[in-house]
Amino acid sequence: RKVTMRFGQNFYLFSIIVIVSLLGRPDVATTTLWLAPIVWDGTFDQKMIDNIYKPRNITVATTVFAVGKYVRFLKDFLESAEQHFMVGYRVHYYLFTDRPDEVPAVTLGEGRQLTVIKTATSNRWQEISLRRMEMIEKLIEKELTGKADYIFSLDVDSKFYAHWGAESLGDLVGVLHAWYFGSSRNHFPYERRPESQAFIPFEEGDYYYGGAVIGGRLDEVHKLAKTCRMQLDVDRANHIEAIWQEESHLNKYFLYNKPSKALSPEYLWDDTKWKRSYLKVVRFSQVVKNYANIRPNP
Ligand code: UD2
Repeated sequence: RKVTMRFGQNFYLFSIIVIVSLLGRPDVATTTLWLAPIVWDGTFDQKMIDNIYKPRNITVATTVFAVGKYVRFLKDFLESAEQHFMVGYRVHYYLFTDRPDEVPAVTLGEGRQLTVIKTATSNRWQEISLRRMEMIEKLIEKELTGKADYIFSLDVDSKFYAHWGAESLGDLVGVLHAWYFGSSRNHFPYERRPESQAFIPFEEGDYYYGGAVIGGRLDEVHKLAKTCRMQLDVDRANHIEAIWQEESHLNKYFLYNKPSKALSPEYLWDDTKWKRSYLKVVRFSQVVKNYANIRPNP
């Protein structure tokens, strides 16, 4: 009888361990060192999250920049967003482009709308990427107050492949860059020249964040965009451009203003990258592109 009881107890314990491991993600860190969640598949209950956010009737502003030949990415971006991005929520895309006539007609779901904002053409891709901060700052100031609750800025040369929902919302949200996830900080491509406002010394740094996804509440993202824009202005006056343009400034900002939520590389994969075992699902991924063909300058 004793033997049966011990077997029963052990089996019970073993089952609990299996269930806990299946429910959580023992293979990856699920919080940062400042206890912000890192969102991975298996760490949230979508229904529970929707029960929290749906009654709030929120609007998510989403900025997309498609300047020059990058308009060619819009169709796939928007069509896949309509299938997977914040489905069931009000989404307002703000599309900045110098080619409004080439914006594809994409059928949007209920509660979703798109506003095209004409921007200047540029003959330097670095400038296009850099100027996003200023445009996000101004958009929030002039347009969004009272009209949206959260904002995401997303790279257009990307596609959604699976659910991206309200689990991604937070006060200030960054994404862990797929290529540097798991690397030690001295391998991060931070700006290392002290002359730049984006400078981060080798002994500092938590993660390397991708510039392709920035999110959060309007006031937090406004503060981020304004601060980065001001740092970019100082760099410009000093004739220095950070190694990865606004992404370098974003990394500096996140070092001293920690995100309240970090999205795992599921939320910014790269189609050219070999899939890792920790990657249970690819939600959003950079498409393969020929830089020489699509950028206005090398
Ligand atoms: C990385 C970042 C990107 C940005 C950039 C800065 C990732 C995955 N990507 O991407 O967010 O921080 O480094 O150097 O983290 N764009 C145009 N027309 C152009 C060029 C750019 O519209 O001619 C826009 C477009 O929205 C694009 C974005 O700027 O998605 C970033 O440019 P990129 O994708 O060419 O930059 P990349 O791949 O170096």
